[in-house]
Amino acid sequence: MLNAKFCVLLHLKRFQMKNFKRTTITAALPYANGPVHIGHLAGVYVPADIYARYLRLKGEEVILVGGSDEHGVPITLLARTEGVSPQDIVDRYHAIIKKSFEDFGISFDIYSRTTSKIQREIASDFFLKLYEKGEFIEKTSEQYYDEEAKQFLADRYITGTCPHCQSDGAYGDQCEKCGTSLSPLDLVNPKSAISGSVPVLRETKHWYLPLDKHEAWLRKWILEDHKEWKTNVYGQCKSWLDMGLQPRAVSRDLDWGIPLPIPEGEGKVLYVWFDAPIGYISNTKELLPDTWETWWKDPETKLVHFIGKDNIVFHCIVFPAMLKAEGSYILPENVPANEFLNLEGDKISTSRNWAVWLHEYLTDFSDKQDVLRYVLTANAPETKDNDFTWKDFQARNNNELVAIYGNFVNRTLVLTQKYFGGKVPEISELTDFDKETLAEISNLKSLISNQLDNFHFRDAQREAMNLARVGNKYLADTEPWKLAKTDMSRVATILNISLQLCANLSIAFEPFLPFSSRKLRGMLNMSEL
Ligand code: B3M
Ligand code: ZN
Repeated sequence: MLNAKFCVLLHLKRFQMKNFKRTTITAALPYANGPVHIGHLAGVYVPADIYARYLRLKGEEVILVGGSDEHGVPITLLARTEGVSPQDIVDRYHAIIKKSFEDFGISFDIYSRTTSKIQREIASDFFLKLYEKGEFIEKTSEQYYDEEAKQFLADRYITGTCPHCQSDGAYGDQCEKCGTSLSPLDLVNPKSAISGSVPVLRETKHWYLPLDKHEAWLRKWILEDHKEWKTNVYGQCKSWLDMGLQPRAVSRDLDWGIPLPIPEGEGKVLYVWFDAPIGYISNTKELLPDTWETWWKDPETKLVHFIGKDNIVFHCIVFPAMLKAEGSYILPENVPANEFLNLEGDKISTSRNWAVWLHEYLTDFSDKQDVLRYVLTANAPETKDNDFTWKDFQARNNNELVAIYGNFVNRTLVLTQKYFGGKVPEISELTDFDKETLAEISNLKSLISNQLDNFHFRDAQREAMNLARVGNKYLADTEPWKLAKTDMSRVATILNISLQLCANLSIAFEPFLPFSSRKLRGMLNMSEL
């Protein structure tokens, strides 16, 4: 058993070569067109928070940067349906999302938004710099135009029949029935989602980031220099690279977004996927106006992006190409993207209202944030899509959190109260079993660290729970309640070790179950970590 663990340890060690001074952690900016649900939490925000809390525990310099993604077509569509302005929509959902993250203990150092003034400045400057350096190509193409509404139609504003599955209501960028990616010109019988009229083709000019020109260094950087990336991430990058990269438009004909900062760009805005990742940078500048560049430009800073699998290409290929083209930024060191979480065997869907919304969970289970965090990490979709079920939620709460963790802590505290009036008793002499137990605790501690260093959060949490298992076994084998009549000094040693284990539990679980850890530290009269 021990040997197997050490092999894992050695294997993990091999990947940690470079030493960094500080870490910039980003968590994907959720679109502010709806509340966040358990899929968001499991895939992105709990892992990002675990990692940030872990590094802070180690005393490292770290920031966790987040915010709402407030531009993009879906927001304008929703505003139109509700007859309100896009700003009304993002104001509403930004507030709800921000509160959900606070409620679940996601320890953002800043949670801002892409409609901020500073974002407008930084994203415009970023575009201008690339424009002036000649990093874009300009292309004129034909796009659908709604003559009634007098505007160009974004892909999402055009609906029609899917050429693959023949279902109606496919969008200009994707058919949600069969999942095929589409371009508006693929749609049969296209219709404008704004006026319902049949759109016509018109010429329009846009600016493109020529990803094909970046392909060679991207191939080397990802496929050779970052073989340690998660296989799902590496594999997706490889298949994009193998298909050959194409220029990507960074502007759109839309009136919601950051205006193109060039005269020819009148009436156009930055494409939301150009704008949003720059939000990480501007939110850092909002947090640290004087030192933000250290967090984005110093090669001794490690940049890590937490995202869901649908965002891989943007964070591993498009954003790095933008950063490289700009010239003064570091590139991400890792992008530990997760797969998706399903709910009771079915895909989570906002439009079908098939989700557990975070703000609703708390009305049913107030103060039970850690139970959800625990279950989501235990089932984290780290390597493949995974399923959340209420049955599993109940089982993990009862059989693990209560029966293992809670039971051990409770027995230790009750016995300490009973025999020593709640004071920590002194150790007299250690038996071999005591020593083995202490060694096991320290083994588990380094195992947990190594798992966390390598983004294996499920395994790390499992090992943390194993600490409590060690504690239960220790109490069951030593039976201090039987010794109390005959050998109080032995009872003192046993409870001292058990209390040490409780203190270690509060530390080991701090990244995963911050609310319980804080409570436990309170019960142990421990100071802040
Ligand atoms: N808002 C997509 C998403 O929420 C997008 C992420 C932006 S991260 C810069 O899945
Ligand atoms: Zn289809």
